[in-house]
Amino acid sequence: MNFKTLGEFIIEKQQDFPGSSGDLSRILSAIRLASKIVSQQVNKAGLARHILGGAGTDNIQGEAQQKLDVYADERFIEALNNRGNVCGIGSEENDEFIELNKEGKYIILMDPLDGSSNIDVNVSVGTIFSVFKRVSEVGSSVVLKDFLQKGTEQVAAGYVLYGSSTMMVYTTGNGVNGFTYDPGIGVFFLSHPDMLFPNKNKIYSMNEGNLQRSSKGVQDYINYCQEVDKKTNRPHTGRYIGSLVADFHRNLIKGGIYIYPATDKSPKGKLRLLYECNPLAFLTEQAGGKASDGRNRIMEIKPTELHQRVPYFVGNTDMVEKAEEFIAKE
Ligand code: AHM
Ligand code: MG
Repeated sequence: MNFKTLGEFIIEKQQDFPGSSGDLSRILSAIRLASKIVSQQVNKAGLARHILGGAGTDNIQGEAQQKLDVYADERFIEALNNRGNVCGIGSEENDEFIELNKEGKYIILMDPLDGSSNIDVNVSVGTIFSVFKRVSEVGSSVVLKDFLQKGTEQVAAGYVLYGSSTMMVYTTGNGVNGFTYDPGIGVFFLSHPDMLFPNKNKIYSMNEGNLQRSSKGVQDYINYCQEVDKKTNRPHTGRYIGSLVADFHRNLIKGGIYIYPATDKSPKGKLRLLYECNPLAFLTEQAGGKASDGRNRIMEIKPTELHQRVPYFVGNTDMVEKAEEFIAKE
C-alpha cells in the first residue's frame, strides 16, 4: 500500500512552485474537507430519512427537510468560504453565482452532488469541481465574466466519487491523480497515481432510451459500437449507470466513451458546460483522452451563460474521434 496522503501530496506539489501563495492548496484542502462530510452523509442516506427525497417540506420533528444535494452545496460553499481565497462560486444548485471574499483570487464552478436522483436507490453519486483565476480585479465584486471563461483557463479540476469507496480524482494540469478515502481514519490515500485512459476501446455509455431522439450521426455511431467485428474488438461493451461521475470514472479506468448527445427533447444536450463538462474535459485531456461536443473541443467553447448545456462526448481519444467522424457525415 502507498501511504502517501492527499494532504502530503498537495503540500509536495505546492513545493514544486517556490514562492506560491498556497491558495490553490488551501482550496483543494477545503474540497477534501467538504467531501469527507458529504461522504459521511451519503453513506447513511438510507437511514437518515430527512436527507432523502424532496426538499421544501418539514419532517416529523418540524425540522426543515433537506435534500442531500442542497446539503452538499452548503457544505462545499462553507468550506471554500472559510479559506478566504475564493471570490465567487457558481453552482448547479444556485440560479445565480455567489460572491464570497472580494480579496480572493479564485473562482469555483461546481456540481456539488451530481446524479443525486440516484441517492434514493443507493447508486453512486459524485461532486464535480473546476477552479479558475478571476479576470476582474482583486478587491472588486465578482462579475459574470469571471465565471464565463473557456475551459482552457482552468487551473484545477476534479471529482469526488461517493461509490463503494469514496475517491477524489483531480488535476492541476500536471497529470491526474486519484485518492481513496479510508473512513476509519478520515484520510485520503494516493491509490491511483498518474491516471491515463488505457489504450482499449472497450465501453460505450449512453442512455440508449434517447437513441431515436438523437441525430443520425449518433445513431450510426451506436450501431457501429454494437457491430460485430473481431479485428476492432467489437461490439463494445454497453454500460450506463446514469451517474456521470461513476460512468466517467469507470471509463477512465477501463477505457471507454461517455455520450450525452443533443436530443429532440434537449436540443443542447442535458449536461452543463461549466459544472460538469469542462472539469471532466480538463481531467480527460490530462489523462490522454478527448472531450468534444461532437464537433468542437469542449474546453474551447466560449460560455455565454452560467447554466449553459452542451452535447458531450468524452473518453478515449480514438472512440471520441470515431463518434465525431459519424457526426461529420450526417
Ligand atoms: P443532474 O446534474 O441533475 O444530477 O443530472 C446529471 C445526470 C448525470 O449524472 C447523468 O449522467 C445524467 O444526468 C443522466 O441523465 P439521463 O437520466 O437522462 O440518462
Ligand atoms: Mg449534474
